[in-house]
Amino acid sequence: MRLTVVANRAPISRTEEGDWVTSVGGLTTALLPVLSDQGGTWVAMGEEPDLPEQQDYPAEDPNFRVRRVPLSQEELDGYYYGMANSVLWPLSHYMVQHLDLRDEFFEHYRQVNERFAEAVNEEYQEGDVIWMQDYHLTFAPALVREAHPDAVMGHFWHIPWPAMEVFRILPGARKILRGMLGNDLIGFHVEEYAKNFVESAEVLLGAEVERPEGIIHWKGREVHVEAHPIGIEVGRFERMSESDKVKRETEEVREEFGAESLVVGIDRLDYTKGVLSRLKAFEEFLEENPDYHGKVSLFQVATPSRTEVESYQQLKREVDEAVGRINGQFAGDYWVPVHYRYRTYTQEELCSFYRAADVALITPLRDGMNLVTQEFITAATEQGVIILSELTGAAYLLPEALQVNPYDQSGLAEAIRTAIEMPDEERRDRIRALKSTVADLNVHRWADDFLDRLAARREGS
Ligand code: GDG
Repeated sequence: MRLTVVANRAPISRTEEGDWVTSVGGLTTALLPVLSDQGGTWVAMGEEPDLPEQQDYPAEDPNFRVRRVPLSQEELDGYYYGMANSVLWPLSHYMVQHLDLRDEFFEHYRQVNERFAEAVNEEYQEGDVIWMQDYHLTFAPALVREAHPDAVMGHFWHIPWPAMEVFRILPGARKILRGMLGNDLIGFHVEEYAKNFVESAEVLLGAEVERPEGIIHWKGREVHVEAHPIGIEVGRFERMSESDKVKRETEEVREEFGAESLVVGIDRLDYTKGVLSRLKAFEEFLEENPDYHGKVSLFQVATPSRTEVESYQQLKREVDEAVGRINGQFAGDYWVPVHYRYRTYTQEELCSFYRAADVALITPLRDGMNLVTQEFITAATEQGVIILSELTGAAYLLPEALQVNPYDQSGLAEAIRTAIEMPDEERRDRIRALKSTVADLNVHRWADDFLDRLAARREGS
């Protein structure tokens, strides 16, 4: 069964030396083995003008093809930074204050989706299975369906699908739903998002639906809507975190920061990740607990992200300011309350941070799943405590984490104290249970399950 993956980003990139390498990241790692095995094409945007539209990879002995949809700067601005990142992203995360609604975003997004659909239609061979990824490609499925009524097509949506009453705020909400209903199977991380999608189709399009099966009847076809929680590459993170290099680096991190208890946060710098409210909660924790001054430090890594978008630049300024304020107010001669790094690290370095943590502070205001949680759990020692926002997909699956409402600053400050004071035995019991759940989630299982369900859709079940 040949596979056509359709995603915003390509799975290969060029190094500074000009060599092609496959990207490191869950999706690529999960799907490339399948593509290489069964053959097929990965359709993605072409970010640079000089890249070939078709590239067989690896060049010496190709086992799949990359097909690029070249985008002009204007198209990239409208489709990617505009509609995807300044409209669909904030809306799906219930952050309507960040919505930037502009007609030209919608228009570019529609045009780029048409070009993606054309590329898929050209690459498509009868019997192929098509797997679309994420919120960049909502119009493409219906367009491919028009050209290939018998194609088997699925879509995985990596972020939350908001409640119907929130989704309907979007001008064009119905068009987006019609586009998505070109699929045979639509996957979300958890049941709640799947239910929201089914309700959106029922109320906004008047589609007939079947609950609890999650089936939408649309244009004489069935669209199945299911929960498929994603995982990480567990084996890789286990191996890395047990390696001598990472263990050595973990010691170095502990020595560098010197705190008795180290609280660690690692996020893309995105307003959905709750970094600012987390800093304020840590500040409240310090105000309420003078006995912990000099003993507890927060190490916060913020990875630069979408730096072209104004709301992300604003967030960076606010985070810088909060870190300065907290350190200015509380720092002692030999103690820095917040160690803040605005940069990217290698996965091995991340693993050493995960292991160095007594407490992981993961407090998104909303998050589809949150893979950092799974990475923390996999790499953690038996001492690691996970504080996790209940507004993440991960929270549905990980009841043994210390769950918090990220909007409740005092509750969060209290949870930091509870985590630091948690008895060893309780820490061990919780992290063992969490590790076992995360091991089962595994990204390879996720890909296999979704593809199995797509194969079943081909058989009509
Ligand atoms: C979306 C959804 C869903 C971060 N800093 C560095 C780095 N990272 C890696 C982490 C992790 C990934 O980025 C972030 O994944 P998350 O799941 O936490 O968040 P999103 O990027 O928002 O992902 C999310 C996901 O899709 C999958 O469906 O879980 O809810 O929003 O893997 O390790 N990696 C490296 N250096 C860094 O500095 N190498």
